[in-house]
Amino acid sequence: MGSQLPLAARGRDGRHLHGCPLCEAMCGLEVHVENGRVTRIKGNPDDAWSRGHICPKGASLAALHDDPDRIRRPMIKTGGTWREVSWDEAFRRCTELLAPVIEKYGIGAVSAYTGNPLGHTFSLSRYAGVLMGMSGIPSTYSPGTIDQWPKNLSSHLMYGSWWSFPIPDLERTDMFVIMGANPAASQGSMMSAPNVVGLIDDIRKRGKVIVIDPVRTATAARADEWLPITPGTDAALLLAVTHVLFDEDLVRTGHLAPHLDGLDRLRALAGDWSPERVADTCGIDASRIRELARELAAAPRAVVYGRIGLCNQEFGSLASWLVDVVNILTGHFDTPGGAMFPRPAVWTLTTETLPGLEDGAAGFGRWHTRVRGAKEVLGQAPVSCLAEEIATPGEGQIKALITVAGNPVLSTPGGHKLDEVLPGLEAMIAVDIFLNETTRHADVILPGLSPLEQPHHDDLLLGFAINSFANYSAPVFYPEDPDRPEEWEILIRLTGLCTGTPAEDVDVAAIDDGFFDYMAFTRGLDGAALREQYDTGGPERMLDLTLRTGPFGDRYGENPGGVTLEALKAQPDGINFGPMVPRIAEVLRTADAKIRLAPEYLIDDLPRLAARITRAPDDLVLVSRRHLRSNNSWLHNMPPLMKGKSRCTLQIHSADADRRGLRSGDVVTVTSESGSIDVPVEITDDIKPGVVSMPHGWGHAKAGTRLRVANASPGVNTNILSPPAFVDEPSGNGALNGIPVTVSAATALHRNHEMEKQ
Ligand SMILES: Nc1nc2c(c(=O)[nH]1)N[C@H]1C(S)=C(S)[C@@H](COP(=O)(O)OP(=O)(O)OC[C@H]3O[C@@H](n4cnc5c(=O)[nH]c(N)nc54)[C@H](O)[C@@H]3O)O[C@H]1N2
Ligand SMILES: Nc1nc2c(c(=O)[nH]1)N[C@H]1C(S)=C(S)[C@@H](COP(=O)(O)OP(=O)(O)OC[C@H]3O[C@@H](n4cnc5c(=O)[nH]c(N)nc54)[C@H](O)[C@@H]3O)O[C@H]1N2
Ligand code: SF4
Ligand SMILES: [Mo]
Repeated sequence: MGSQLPLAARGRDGRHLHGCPLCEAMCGLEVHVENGRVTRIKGNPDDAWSRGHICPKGASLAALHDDPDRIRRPMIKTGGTWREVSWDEAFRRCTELLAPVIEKYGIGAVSAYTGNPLGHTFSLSRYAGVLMGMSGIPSTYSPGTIDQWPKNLSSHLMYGSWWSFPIPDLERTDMFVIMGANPAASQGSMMSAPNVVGLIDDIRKRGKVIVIDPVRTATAARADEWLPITPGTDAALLLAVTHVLFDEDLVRTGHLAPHLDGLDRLRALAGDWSPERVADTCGIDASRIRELARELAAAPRAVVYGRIGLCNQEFGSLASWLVDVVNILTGHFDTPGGAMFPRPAVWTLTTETLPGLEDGAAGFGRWHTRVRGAKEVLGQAPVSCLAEEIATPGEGQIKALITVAGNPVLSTPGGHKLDEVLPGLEAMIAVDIFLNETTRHADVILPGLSPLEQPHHDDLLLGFAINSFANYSAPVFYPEDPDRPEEWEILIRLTGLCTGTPAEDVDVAAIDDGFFDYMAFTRGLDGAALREQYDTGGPERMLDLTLRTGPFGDRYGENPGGVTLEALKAQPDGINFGPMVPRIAEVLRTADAKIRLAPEYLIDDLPRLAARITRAPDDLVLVSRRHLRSNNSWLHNMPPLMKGKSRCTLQIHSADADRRGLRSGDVVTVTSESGSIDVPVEITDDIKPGVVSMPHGWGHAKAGTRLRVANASPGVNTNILSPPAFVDEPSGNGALNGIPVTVSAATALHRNHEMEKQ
């Protein structure tokens, strides 16, 4: 074991440049250090991508680094008591716990949950691929199935590539239609852009911005128009737009025409979906829907964009597909100012494939879960199945779990059930930096480093970025223990352990070399020969390989002047290779290299949408929201982000509040089919009547956690209200929006606390 990092210039006083790993905006930060401590963090004005942008979360990296609650040394729990141990002892304990489970029940009894921060570090994201691809663990879980799975599915079906997402070309579009996203809070998702709100303001100056959302969000408030839609009905709206495009002869496919398959099929089915048929259900006038289609068709540069509100809903796959359909039919696809496929400077696990995870092998319904019978989609079952797969005895029961950078107890539907069953596992290993609601159940915690102690490079997110861009930053500080393993080494040891080698004896370098050789091989290169050029392995060697063989790389000398990791390191402000370029022919991986406009698998879901149109309206439905100063469940322990009044409230329209005799601040009981919580209300007119909204990631103050700041303002866990089996059928993705609920003045104020503090 040992650090592979260059030792120069770390922890020194002065100005350090560092990439922010907290969200998809990928800001370049300036970290000022005095006397070994961070005194100030600001945006780097010279950053080739973000040009000085920063948000309060980025500035809180200092608080994260200094947080006394952050786990710095491995910990083992025995007899209910935690103690810090050496890395060797921690790995030995992993072996003691996991080896007998594998021996007794087989590797099928082991599963893993890999969480969101994985997408933000090149150490974890690359080597999670090793864990998932090489450990033999048959199925793993991730928040992908409560996030972008419908988009993965629609891209797989339309383009033959489940990670190729068309991204709105914000810098060059004149009309931007935002559906189910709130970039003013999230800073953009699957649309990586620097200072996204500034870019949206610029579009308004040039043209028009429309927000389609049940909530008048901060993004909607600064748009030209807010169209309050009934949650879960976006697919119907988009089908009606498609109907009008065909009906009024507005379809212009331009250069895409030779690449399209299924246009007639699409025209035929859209015929049934007139604006008049869907208007009442969507809550948007038929005339406005018609006009929207005409405006999109008439605009020289326009783009429709849908994000989490379109994915995490009952018709997520249909809506994800139809966003692309509308962009294609209006000629705003693979062309500047429309939706375009980024050209990432590095190829990553999402642009390339791992053994067992390749597109050819991707599909749906090849197996079903043991307990609920849920179908697998693209290799994963809905994450809401995890609790029942742990709790239900029988062949295939999960007996051991590895969590990597995830907090499913708070983040996943019915996570409180997971909370109940995790203690029943025979072994649980967490790779995490906090003792939180999930990791409190682990037997061993193997901590990662603070972001400021790690080198940073954004891999996965480059595939969603509006410019081709790369930036590498060195660590700001030395880790306190220079011999500690980095996270990629931890993942390799756990992978080795799953295949039968004691974790402490795993030959990390050999597995790393094998991974490198495989990745080189998929590029037509001889990994063993290439390795001779490198002194060390790990993620930096992999980054060099993937940069050099990427679109701007030097191809190990074949393309002189092309980029290498060394060249990138010499440009601490990063390198911007420019805007997206048309590249449809390169992207398409369907058998006949055509875009499938009308995939049968999705068309099969239309009867379910038709039934939605005639369904009686719900009295109240719940949607989710994000806040600029939260990050899912895990930044609530940072004092600078927790200032101000409590954000964990139920937003409700004044008419709905009046009907129930509620005043702002009253505590109400919110009940869904899956559970009940008590939460204070916030009355507003910035929400569609009949809709209420809650943030997720709250519900702290559980016994045995070490989150002093978060636990002082715990909030409640909205996912108690998310019914685990309420999913988008084609993808299995959780429908965390549009959940039918009732709201009434709370009768038993104490109950919540009992539920939350068990
Ligand atoms: N500050 C901050 N930034 C984050 C995160 C965070 O927690 N905090 N999380 C990160 C993660 S993991 C992700 S995936 C991204 C998500 O990024 P975004 O997709 O921008 O997510 P939200 O801000 O939650 O916006 C979702 C919007 O969808 C709306 N909505 C709900 N249901 C429907 C519906 O049926 N139809 C329509 N049209 N709209 C609907 C909601 O009202 C909400 O305004 O943000 C990332 N960035
Ligand atoms: N109701 C509702 N629920 C939702 C959503 C919603 O919109 N509504 N959104 C969903 C979405 S989009 C997502 S992505 C999920 C997120 O779900 P998760 O990924 O499970 O949850 P996070 O809160 O992001 O947890 C991140 C964990 O990683 C740890 N961590 C942070 N940085 C590092 C690191 O560098 N190394 C390691 N090893 N650990 C680290 C933190 O301590 C924390 O335990 O939540 C989902 N849940
Ligand atoms: S916008 Fe995102 S990347 Fe930029 S500072 Fe904030 S959290 Fe970090
Ligand atoms: Mo997410």
